[in-house]
Amino acid sequence: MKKLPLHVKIMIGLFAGVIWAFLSSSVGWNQFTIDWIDPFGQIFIRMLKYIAVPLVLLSIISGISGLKDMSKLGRMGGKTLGFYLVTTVAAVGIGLLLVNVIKPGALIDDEQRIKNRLSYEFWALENGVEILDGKNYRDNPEYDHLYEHQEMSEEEKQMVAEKQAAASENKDAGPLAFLVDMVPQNIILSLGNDKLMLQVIFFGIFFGICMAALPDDKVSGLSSFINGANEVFLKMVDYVMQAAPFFVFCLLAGVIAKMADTPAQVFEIFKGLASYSVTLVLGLLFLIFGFYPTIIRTFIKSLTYRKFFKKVSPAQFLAFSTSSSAATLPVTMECVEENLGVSKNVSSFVLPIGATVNMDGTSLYQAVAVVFMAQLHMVDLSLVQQLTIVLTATLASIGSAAVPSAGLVMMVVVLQSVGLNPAWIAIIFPVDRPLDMLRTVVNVTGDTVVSSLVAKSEGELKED
Ligand code: DAS
Repeated sequence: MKKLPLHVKIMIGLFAGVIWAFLSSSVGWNQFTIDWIDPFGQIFIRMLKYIAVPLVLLSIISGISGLKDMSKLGRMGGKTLGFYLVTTVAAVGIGLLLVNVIKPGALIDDEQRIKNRLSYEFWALENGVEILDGKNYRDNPEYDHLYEHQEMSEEEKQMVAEKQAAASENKDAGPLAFLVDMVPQNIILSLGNDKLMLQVIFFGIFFGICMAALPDDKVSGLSSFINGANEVFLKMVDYVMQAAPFFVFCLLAGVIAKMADTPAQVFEIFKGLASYSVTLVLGLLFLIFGFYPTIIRTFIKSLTYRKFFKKVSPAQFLAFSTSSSAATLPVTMECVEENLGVSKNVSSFVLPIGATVNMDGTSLYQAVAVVFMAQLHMVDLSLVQQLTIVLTATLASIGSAAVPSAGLVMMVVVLQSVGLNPAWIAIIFPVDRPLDMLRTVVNVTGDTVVSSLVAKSEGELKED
């Protein structure tokens, strides 16, 4: 077992979880699973949640403050960030289009989804979070039996009324309330309260810009502290992920035991996970084989699709096996310089930034996953909420470190930004690692495309 690569061990944990889920629901061990196995899954989620906040802050500050050369390389820096932003927002848009058309979360039977919806409503009530709209499924008498045990005691009704009053306070706020809410009143409070993640991102970007504007001698100590602390949190993610095979098993077994009582219901959930995975893979494959090659062919006539893939495939294979853009970076630079003909001056500027700041695969994934999980719980996200996802998925992908499963850690950010339960990442985590391998290929491919475009526009691309 020791010799096996981590992603193989995670797959073993995944299959063990699937088998346990069917077994446990067949012989009535669900309560045992919830009492004795699920807590380890909760511990894992808590670790990811407490890592997410400082990791976002430190990654963004170190990424933005690292753009110090921007002032010297204004034109090239502006193009680089401009291309990165366009491809990331396009990726999120493609993801939202796919998930709203295919509706993977709505493919499982309504009875299961209503159970999920009720658990969502209780979570929202307990956390004083505004309950988002859903289908008027309560009108359907066929499901009345699901609400019998829903009657609340008087004091529960009182508590709920108070929490909902507090939650709906900002409901009647103006159209730019979301913009005001982004600015923290007290950054320490924001760090402590992971619901205010957007404020942490806003603070991080502003702090990073101010750091980049100051001369080195004033901020060198702070910069090495921030980069060092960032490395520590990345090492935490690495250690936590080393135990991922065990956590995948506990999470999957626990989540399914709480969501499904019979093997048929377990099957429904897996049907949902399968349709989610297919939707995501379709989006990622479209980016790799459709979106990027079209951009390349449009702006670099000399590169055919076949030539492009041949030149970048070493980096894509390494990205697939490592699930880490950072680990792939040296090979990405080699492919771009030696195969695509991009000058060292451009690649050494564009690619290191791209490895952390530009993650098109991750941003598409966050958009697809969040809307899928909302569909699974019969939550209809409005257009404004989906546009909020565009913003936070773009920002979260900037804050995502270039290491395995970083995108999953940032999923906490996107879920909270639209008032959904961050613990839902437990539903998709079991299938996350194989999908992470593919989205890292997209992230790296996107970086090679942008570096070629920047080189072409700077006249620093040797075309054969
Ligand atoms: N594995 C990350 C990367 O290195 C992407 C992700 O986790 O979404 O690009």
